[in-house]
Amino acid sequence: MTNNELLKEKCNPASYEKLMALRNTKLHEFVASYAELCNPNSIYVGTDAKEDRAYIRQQALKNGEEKSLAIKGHTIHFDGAQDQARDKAQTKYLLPHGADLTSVPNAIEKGPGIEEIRSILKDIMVGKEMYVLFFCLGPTGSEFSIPCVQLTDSSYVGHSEYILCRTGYEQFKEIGSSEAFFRYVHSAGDLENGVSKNVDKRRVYIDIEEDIVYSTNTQYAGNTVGLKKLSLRLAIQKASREGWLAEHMFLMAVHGPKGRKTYFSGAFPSACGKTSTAMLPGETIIGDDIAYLRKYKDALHGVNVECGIFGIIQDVNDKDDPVIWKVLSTPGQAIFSNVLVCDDNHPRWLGDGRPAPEKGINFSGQWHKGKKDADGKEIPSAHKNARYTISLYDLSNTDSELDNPHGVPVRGIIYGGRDSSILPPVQEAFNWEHGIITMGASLESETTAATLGKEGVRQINPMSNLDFLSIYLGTYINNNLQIVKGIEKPPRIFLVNYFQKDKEGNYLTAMEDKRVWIKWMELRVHGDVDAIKLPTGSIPEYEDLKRLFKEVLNKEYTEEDYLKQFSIRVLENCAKIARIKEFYTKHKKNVPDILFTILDEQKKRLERAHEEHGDSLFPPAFRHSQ
Ligand code: SPV
Ligand code: MN
Repeated sequence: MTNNELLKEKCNPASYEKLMALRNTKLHEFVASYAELCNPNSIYVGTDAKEDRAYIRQQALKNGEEKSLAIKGHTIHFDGAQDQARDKAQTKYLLPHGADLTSVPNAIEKGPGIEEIRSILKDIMVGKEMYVLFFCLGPTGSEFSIPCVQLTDSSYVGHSEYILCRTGYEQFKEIGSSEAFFRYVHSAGDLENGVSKNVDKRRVYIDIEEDIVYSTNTQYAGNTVGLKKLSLRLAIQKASREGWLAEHMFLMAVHGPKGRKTYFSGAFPSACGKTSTAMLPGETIIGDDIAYLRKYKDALHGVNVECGIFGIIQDVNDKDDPVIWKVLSTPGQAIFSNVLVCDDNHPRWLGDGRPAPEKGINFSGQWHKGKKDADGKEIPSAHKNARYTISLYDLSNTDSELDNPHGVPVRGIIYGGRDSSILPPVQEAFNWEHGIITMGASLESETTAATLGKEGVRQINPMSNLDFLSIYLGTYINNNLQIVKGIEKPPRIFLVNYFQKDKEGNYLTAMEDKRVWIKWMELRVHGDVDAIKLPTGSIPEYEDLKRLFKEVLNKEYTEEDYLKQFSIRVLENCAKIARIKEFYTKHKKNVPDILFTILDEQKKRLERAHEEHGDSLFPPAFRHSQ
């Protein structure tokens, strides 16, 4: 049977026509070959039309992957109890025979990898429909755009993508026979009660040569939604070849004095305050997860590859997050995942600001307070990594430039991690190289529920992008150093930490304080405030923060708090440098010498200060040192 005959047999006439309207042989071959392997009963082709989007949504309700909630347009989706987060262990790069398997974390040889994934995919869609859906990474019709095609038998995945991503059928029409597009093959596998049953055969395999990602026997969006983390892995490789950056970053505008808008991007490991920073009251958001950065004119410009949010719902409440709350409590499209559904068919989650629920349905099935899992551990009412999926177009604080094909000029880059003992709330790098090396490349964070495995383990996570690197770490660091070459005023680089604790384990800052740190960073970008130079970076002057706390939060900020938060702990900082050096000595391939030079210089500055000032460096002693 030829490809076209096969497609004609599996598609209804309307779907066949939609597919053939795209005059792209590589696309037709791709769809046909996986239709043959996965063997679905039928194929549905979705365009950018409203009806097609509605069809996928209806299918999700029909096949049980989603259920309607009390509020119109809202649905609940459950992932299996073992499928609640990204599976790093089963996410692997397929490298050609003879390639250096140490070049990326978790690489395997392509031959056996493809054989394995093909055996899993064989006949996996029997009895199901395969959806062929088209999307675009980044704004359409832009230098940033990358067209993508998703094959999936999961209407939940398709529905999520229609909310989270820009549609791309029209873009495919425009690219004609071009072969430059990303491809994703996904199957949730057999479902039991609407969730993937065979988690032992869960795989996420990435073929960088072919720009294909395979994902099987999983539904959790971080493992399945092609345009999120799956494409980030492909994009990092493509970006490295073409001279741009694909980053695990939010994009936002910070609103400064006299209506000034200053764009920032920010990289934080999962569940460390990335979305909440991008959603800060009074500021406007472009994206909360993945940004592409390119040189444009004399600046570094960024776009959000998506147009929606797959956000952690824990602690979202009407007081702290009024904008998200509104979307989650009024009619419109929203998917809730892994929350608790109560008898009144309303969702509940941890930290939602309401009295704790007694019973309902959650990822473990029927749930009641005190229910225990097989290990005797109490099951929480909702999962810690429970999420909401919403469109940015439904938020009232979305920035006007979300779809600007040139992106927005990034003037500041913020790195942040979950660090209970070392870092102050905010520091600014001395220059681009210092920031990239001691802040981005040295990002450390304690693990969270967003990935499977133990929580609270301190890990080095360069630019919070380590999970997605498809090139040598050293090459990636180099790309970051080089990207601003020729840009007269590169973005300023900052390092923040919202999780600083005292010796008794109490947080030293409040959640809302980040509103102040970001205003300070905005002022620094424009040279409107001075800073105090410490060995690790520049920190705010007390008086500026005092004024900003009053202006932004109407809070009194004491000098005592300032000194507690901003005194630098010398020994901990030196120990961190030793860990970072050891890490890069291990991943030594292509690591630039300048990384070690800059870390050594920082260590020397700390040691000199230690001799003079002791273990704790108090900002006032450094006030006039610049
Ligand atoms: C993250 O874990 O970094 C997320 C959610 O943004 S996921 O889609 O799972 O990657
Ligand atoms: Mn993320």
